[in-house]
Amino acid sequence: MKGKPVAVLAVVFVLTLTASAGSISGKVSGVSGESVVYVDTIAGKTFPPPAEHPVIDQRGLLFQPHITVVLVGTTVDFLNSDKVAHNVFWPSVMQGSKKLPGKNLGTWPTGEKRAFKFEQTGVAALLCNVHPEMAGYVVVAPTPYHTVTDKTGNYKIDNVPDGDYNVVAWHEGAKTSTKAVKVAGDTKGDFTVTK
Ligand SMILES: [Cu+2]
Repeated sequence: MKGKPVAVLAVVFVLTLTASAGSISGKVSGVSGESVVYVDTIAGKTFPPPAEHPVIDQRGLLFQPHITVVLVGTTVDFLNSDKVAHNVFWPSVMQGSKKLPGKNLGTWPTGEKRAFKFEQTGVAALLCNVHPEMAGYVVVAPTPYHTVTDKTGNYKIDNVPDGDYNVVAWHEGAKTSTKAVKVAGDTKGDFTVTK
């Protein structure tokens, strides 16, 4: 039992070292409305997808939320809360300039949902073939360090371990912007994106 306090101290020390997580915050300017900001692929790192399924609701003839960002491997539940039937499809998944095949999940009535697991990174532009005015986005990010900005472009990503990253800002219809960010505690990262 004599060695125990030393062991406890060692554990506390290791926990302190690994807990040195910071944040990235800033603003996406050059466009109006929500953008997505995420830490790009980290060499040699993969992340387990969350057990919980984010929900994209079809309500009031809209995809709600309009933009959803998930970690690759996440299963999304597409719910229909309207009184009319909706369809969900995306013609392709854009992975940078690479166009990957899309998916048609079919059409289903009120109160039902269908699940889809997003296994590739990229951007899926959601459409409904019943209501051509409906549009939404799923951005599939390679890391769990991601967020959707507020409507004025401000964002904060919490719990990012200190380190060097490429951080990506995505905005509907604009050129994606990437910059190197060295995270050490609370770190700033501002972006300007252009159409
Ligand atoms: Cu619809």
